[in-house]
Amino acid sequence: MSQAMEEGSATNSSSEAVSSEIHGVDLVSKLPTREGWPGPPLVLYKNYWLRPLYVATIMGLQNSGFKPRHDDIILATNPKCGTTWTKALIFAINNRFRYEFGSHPLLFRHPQELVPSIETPRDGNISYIEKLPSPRVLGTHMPPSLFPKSMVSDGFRVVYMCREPKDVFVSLWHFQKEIFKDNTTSLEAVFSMFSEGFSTFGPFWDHCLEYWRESIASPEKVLFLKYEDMISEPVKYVIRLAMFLGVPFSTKEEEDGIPEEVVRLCSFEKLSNLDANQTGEFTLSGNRVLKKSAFFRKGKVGDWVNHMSEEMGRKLDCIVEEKLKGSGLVF
Ligand code: PAP
Repeated sequence: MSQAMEEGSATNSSSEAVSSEIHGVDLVSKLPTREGWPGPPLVLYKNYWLRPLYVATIMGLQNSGFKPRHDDIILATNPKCGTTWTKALIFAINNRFRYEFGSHPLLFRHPQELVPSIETPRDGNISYIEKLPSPRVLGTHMPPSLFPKSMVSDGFRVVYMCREPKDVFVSLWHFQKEIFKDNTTSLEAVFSMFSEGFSTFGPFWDHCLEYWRESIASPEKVLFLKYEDMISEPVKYVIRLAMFLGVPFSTKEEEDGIPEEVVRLCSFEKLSNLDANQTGEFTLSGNRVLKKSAFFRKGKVGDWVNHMSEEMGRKLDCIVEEKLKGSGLVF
């Protein structure tokens, strides 16, 4: 669940209040680390490369016994797969009876603020999540294998948004540069790491595969969506999403064009031009800041061709194809 703000999802974050210490032993510092990816070295935790802050938070969740509610919706994504957009869509669908489209909270608040992320503590702790009214929508960049034990099979539903890996890589590349003000690490170097599976919340393909398999085993609990499908037929997928969320559009609503209204409100063109998403900053750990507009870059399918060579594209395609072979998941 993205999420870290460092990878995307926002709000104030601090690792201090969510303890990853057991009997005074700092468990994060015992894990393997690797340098190279922009920012501080990544930590290898149960097959995934994460920022130390997130490992600490995820371990802290484990220790705190964080428990989802049966009616929670978990929005899971690999960073840069469409988290902000899907947060907006789910918020708009779920709250369509509460707000007029003309004075909607999405017009005044960033989607990352309206839908919190599990592993991004607010003011240093996650207890605020416990106080949110049901039904909650919670973002995460965690794959199921990193969920705290208390979270396993608890009746909640998961919406997983996936995206074509070359576009994910390009989006991630821009985002990391923005966060760490890193103009020295070359795109080629980051590409080579991403292709090895060494990226935040990587290996990318393992993350997708975990949710893909869960969606096949339990389609009523895990909805697997692709960014490209949503872009090409947004109304169809918004209707499907509403159905999965348990708040299907009525015939009358469809006749009145409500799904189209939701799509319009959450479109890249609409959201990216709002003052709430254009101006201002999120505060990150270490007193760093991130422009709220960093979550809105281009919002296009196929932008990779403007940044990667055809050869790089073919190379990543081959790697991903090999990694997903036999699963039925294709991009
Ligand atoms: P996160 O996982 O770090 O929270 P996320 O929201 O997934 O971030 O990433 C932002 C991407 O979604 C950007 O893609 P790009 O770099 O290829 O442009 C951003 O432009 C895109 N995005 C944000 N809002 C929308 C939207 N309403 N519709 C389509 N794409 C969007």
